[in-house]
Amino acid sequence: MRKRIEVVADVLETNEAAAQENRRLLDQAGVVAINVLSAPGSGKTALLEKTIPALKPRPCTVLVGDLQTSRDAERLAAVTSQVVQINTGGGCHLSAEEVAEGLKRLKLERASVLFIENVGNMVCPVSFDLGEHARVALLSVPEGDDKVAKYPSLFQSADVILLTKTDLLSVLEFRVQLVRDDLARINTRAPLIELSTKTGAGMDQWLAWLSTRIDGIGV
Ligand SMILES: Nc1nc2c(ncn2[C@@H]2O[C@H](COP(=O)(O)OP(=O)(O)OP(=O)(O)O)[C@@H](O)[C@H]2O)c(=O)[nH]1
Ligand SMILES: [Mg+2]
Repeated sequence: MRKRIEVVADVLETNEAAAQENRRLLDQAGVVAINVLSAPGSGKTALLEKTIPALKPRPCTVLVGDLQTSRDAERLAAVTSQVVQINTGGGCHLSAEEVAEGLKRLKLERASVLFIENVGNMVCPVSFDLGEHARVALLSVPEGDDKVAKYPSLFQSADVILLTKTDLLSVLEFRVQLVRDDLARINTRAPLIELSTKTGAGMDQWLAWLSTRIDGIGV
């Protein structure tokens, strides 16, 4: 048991060193990095597909983690020329070392924002700092209103929480107030923004939050 704990500590230490170096490179290039985390299918790629065009003229780059396909990168190539797919080969999260490799393939001097779409998973990615400046956690309406209480670490570590697919609130039983109450117990720092990429509701609020993080002004 002790051996296993030491190994886990080593992995996290190595990751942290790589994360610090990533952050240094990003700071030097003046790029703000946003780590996007959620369960599979919560709408991370759909969010980026709508967000990147809305942030124009700010040039955006994307690193997208996936177990084995390049489908998300193909979708995102429609909205940015700078997108790099990182296949984790079955790994359930991105590591800072993988992000460092991805950064080498991007022209950071031509970017002002880097979105990192993490592997869809509510647990594993949380412990791995990638060198980002902010974390976004998504929870989609179809996942159920109990998930903040069941997976607190994801929401605890987030700087902003997006309740996505709110267009489905009218057809699914989902108590937004329960989510708010659960969040109040674990994270009072991060705002909760309700949004739908399908209807566009809430996108203004999200873009305003993002713009403040990127350049300190509204969209
Ligand atoms: N109704 C509705 N569907 C949405 C919305 N956002 C995303 N979707 C749908 O949800 C599904 C999953 O969306 P993705 O953007 O691929 O989700 P993801 O989080 O990137 O998924 P992984 O990369 O596999 O973890 C797709 O069929 C989207 O069209 C929304 O606001 N409303
Ligand atoms: Mg995706």
